[in-house]
Amino acid sequence: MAGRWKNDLNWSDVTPKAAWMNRRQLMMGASALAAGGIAGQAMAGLGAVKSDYSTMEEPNPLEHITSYNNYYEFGTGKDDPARNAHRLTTDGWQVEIAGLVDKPGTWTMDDILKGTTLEERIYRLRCVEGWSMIIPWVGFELSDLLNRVGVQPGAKYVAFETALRPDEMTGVGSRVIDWPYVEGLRLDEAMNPLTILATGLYDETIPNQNGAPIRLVVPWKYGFKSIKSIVRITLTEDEPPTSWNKTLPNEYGFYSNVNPNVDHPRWSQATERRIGGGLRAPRLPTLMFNGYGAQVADLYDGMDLSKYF
Ligand SMILES: Nc1nc2c(c(=O)[nH]1)N[C@H]1C(S)=C(S)[C@@H](COP(=O)(O)O)O[C@H]1N2
Ligand SMILES: [Mo]
Repeated sequence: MAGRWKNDLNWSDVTPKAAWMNRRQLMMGASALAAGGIAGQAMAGLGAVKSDYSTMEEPNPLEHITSYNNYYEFGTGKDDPARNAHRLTTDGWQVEIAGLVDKPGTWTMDDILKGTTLEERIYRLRCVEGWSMIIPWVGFELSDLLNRVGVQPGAKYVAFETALRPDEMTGVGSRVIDWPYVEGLRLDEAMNPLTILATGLYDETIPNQNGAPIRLVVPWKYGFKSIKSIVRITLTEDEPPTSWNKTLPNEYGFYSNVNPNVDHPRWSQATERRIGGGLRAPRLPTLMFNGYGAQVADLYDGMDLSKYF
């Protein structure tokens, strides 16, 4: 159509009909699965709007996304979170926003979602362990929330903290990590439009094992930066501590940008295994910044990414 902006393009406009049909059928299948499989979910659909930031790749089915997880608070096995995370009570959830902000305070999920337009963001997720998935998140840009609280001039970093509930979290008895799980971003990374807070996936409320009721998603960084079930966001002057860096500082840095040219000390990061591809599927090449270089490479101009790994 003449005179249309890039922003007007829908997924269906730029995708062959057959692929679009497949995806619609997949979405319907996922909703049916969610209805039967995830207790207590609101099934009305979140009605999230499409986004140009979404990848055209076929999303993994909900079943993969909700059954193969890393959420160590519920156990270190990939199937532990799906088995145990139903114990997490998300009713009455509150997020404290603190530090160098004009309006510090405690936010309910209603406060956070009021006036926010939820978007679908279909992103690649690349775990540092060497596997990947395509996930249709629903959420909003972190910058929206930070602008609402007013970031003060001295703030240079954003720190995040996950809930710590020993009564509900069956994995925190083991000290793999010095709980609570904490993460952080530089302020310009946090304000990048790709950085979202997700409250849903596949147009439904986010399942507990994926980080209900609100989790960070930073698609150009290894998955462990995308911290789940957030209870505190703090604007700081200094680089905040991060859980995997504290645990194994030689293996996990603060930045943790997906980078096929900087190997993990114990394995190559050049390729990845797409979950659901089957055992004989060839590994895929891992892309610099997980394929999001056009949006984020300039954040790291002049930085040696093998030093700031
Ligand atoms: N609080 C918390 N957040 C976490 C983790 C965790 O163990 N605890 N695991 C991280 C890792 S290693 C990955 S790969 C992603 C996985 O997200 P998913 O299970 O929704 O795919 O969550 C990240 N966020
Ligand atoms: Mo990960």
